[in-house]
Amino acid sequence: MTTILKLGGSVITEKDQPETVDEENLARTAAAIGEYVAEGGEIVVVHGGGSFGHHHAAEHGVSRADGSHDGAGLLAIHRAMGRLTDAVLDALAEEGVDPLPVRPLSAGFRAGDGTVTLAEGSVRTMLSEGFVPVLNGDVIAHAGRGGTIISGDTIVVSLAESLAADRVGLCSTVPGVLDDDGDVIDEIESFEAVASVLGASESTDVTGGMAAKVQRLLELDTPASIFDPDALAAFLETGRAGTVVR
Ligand code: IP8
Repeated sequence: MTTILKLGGSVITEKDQPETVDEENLARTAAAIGEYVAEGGEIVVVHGGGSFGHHHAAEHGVSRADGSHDGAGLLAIHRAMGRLTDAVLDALAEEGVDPLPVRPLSAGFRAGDGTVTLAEGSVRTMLSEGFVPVLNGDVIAHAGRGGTIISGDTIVVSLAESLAADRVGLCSTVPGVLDDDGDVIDEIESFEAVASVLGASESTDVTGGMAAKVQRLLELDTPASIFDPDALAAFLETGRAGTVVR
């Protein structure tokens, strides 16, 4: 059984302080992953950019849509993400896990039509050899646009499909998708049903935030959970927590 887990950038970093790890959140999420792996769980970890990736990306004018041919700028973003990946690898190793990085810039590309290809074979082989692959939101070579940003969410969706994952989890700063009263919505089966609480319509050009997450997760065959760090152990144990998007 393969689980794909995204650790949101705002969970594992201090979002408002450049390049600062939220040590407490990183340690407790790593501990939950360590426990899961110790019990024989097979997991791929993906992490977002938080205060490492996003300000460098903004500084160099690179986004998911806006490409750049400025190699130095792309490298600065990639290196910053590498520093966060190192912190994630260290935290997992501390918990007795054998993590290995798979860096999307070197192991993937985006075709001109936006389709993403990632080195699924590397991830699969690492898993079967008992390692925990760790991928990061990154810059990625994009045909016709130089380099663009690939978000952790895009990586999760791409790998969930190519690996036919059994479980998908997004560990976020919120306990799930919240309704107008602030309560967690248990299940989402269509975007229209939640568009109003997400502040978006189906035709909105979603480039970020919860609306984008939900839209992408609805495209998956595998049910995906959105939850906060308090619910990570429950997600790993039962395969669901917070809001389940199916
Ligand atoms: O935080 C963005 O990943 P995300 C990665 O998952 C970079 O959207 C490089 C900004």
